[in-house]
Amino acid sequence: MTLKIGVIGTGAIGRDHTRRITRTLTGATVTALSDVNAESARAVQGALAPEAEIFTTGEALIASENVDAVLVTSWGATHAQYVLAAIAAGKPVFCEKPLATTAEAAFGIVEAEAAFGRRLVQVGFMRRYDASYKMLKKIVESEIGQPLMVHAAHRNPSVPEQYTTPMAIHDTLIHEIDVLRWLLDDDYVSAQVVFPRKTRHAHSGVADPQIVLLETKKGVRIDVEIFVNCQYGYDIQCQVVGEEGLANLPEPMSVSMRKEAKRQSTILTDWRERFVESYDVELQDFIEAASRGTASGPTAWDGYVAAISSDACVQAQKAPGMIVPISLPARPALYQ
Ligand code: NAI
Ligand code: ISE
Repeated sequence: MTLKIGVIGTGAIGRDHTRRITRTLTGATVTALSDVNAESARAVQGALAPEAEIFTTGEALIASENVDAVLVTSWGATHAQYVLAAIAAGKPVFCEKPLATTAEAAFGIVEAEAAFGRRLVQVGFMRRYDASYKMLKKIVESEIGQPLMVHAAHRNPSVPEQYTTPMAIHDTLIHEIDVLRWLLDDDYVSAQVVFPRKTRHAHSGVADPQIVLLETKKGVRIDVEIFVNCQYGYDIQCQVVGEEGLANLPEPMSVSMRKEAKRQSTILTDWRERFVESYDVELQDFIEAASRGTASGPTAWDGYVAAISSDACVQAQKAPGMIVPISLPARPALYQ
């Protein structure tokens, strides 16, 4: 059976995911598209999914009999309404990060899915599917003793004018918030943010760089540098220091070259290239689980924990140096 997928939000990643489903992955097709910008939906239909029907609202797309499963790739603030509608329709839904822009809205999704009684939601935390993070996790769990500290960095070459200081958390750090919890099999208890000297390349609406300090239940201390105007490339770093050694996230594959008295290798500049294979693997996983009427991978609970942790970090941004506690309610049985 071919899974019929409806895509809500046909911008950068919606278009890219549509391409993967129609050109790269197996077991699914895109039968429906919707975007508040109808022109964008038509452009994706023309280029990648000529058979797909265009719906004027995401809700109508979800209700369509020609849609078995839903991809939510619209702007973050609109995710929760569509995920809730998909759960109400009993249809598996892949939601790009963030699951919701407030912890309260994310918890509403957790409650709705728990009441439904079966997993339907997968959150787009693709780093859990990344081969280099999987290799790092294996080493962290078997070779370096108990983890004590993590030093991480998330650097983008530049960001658009509309990128703001809180987006460094909700849009960017959220990947580390999720992947480091998964890597350490731990949860956060507090967050703190400090601001180094601001780069002259950042526009007035964003404090850049930032350093986020997280502490986990097991006492691991984490520092994450977020530097979204670093100019030189898209660079994701992660080093775990354990009792008996340390482990680094592998660098993306690149030919090392010797030329003109220099040793050189290329640094990527675009997140799409850095995680291209992880996006393929995560969506193939979604297709397989959704074809069985369920979901796998990062859960709505993971999306909720990311939201509550993000909120604490944004609060910490407002009072630099202040330690903001993070506490979680009991985990519903569906996510044990
Ligand atoms: P974008 O701005 O390129 O595309 C978003 C699209 O959603 C636009 O075409 C817009 O018209 C449409 N849209 C907005 N509100 C809508 C609504 N209520 N109903 C239907 N369509 C609506 O943004 P981009 O970069 O594609 O990001 C989309 C989402 O994907 C964001 O939540 C972002 O955080 C996430 N994302 C995840 C990445 C990852 O690495 N996992 C990478 C990039 C984005
Ligand atoms: C973007 O929205 C993403 O999700 C990318 O994966 C991330 O690295 C980038 O910083 C975000 O802006």
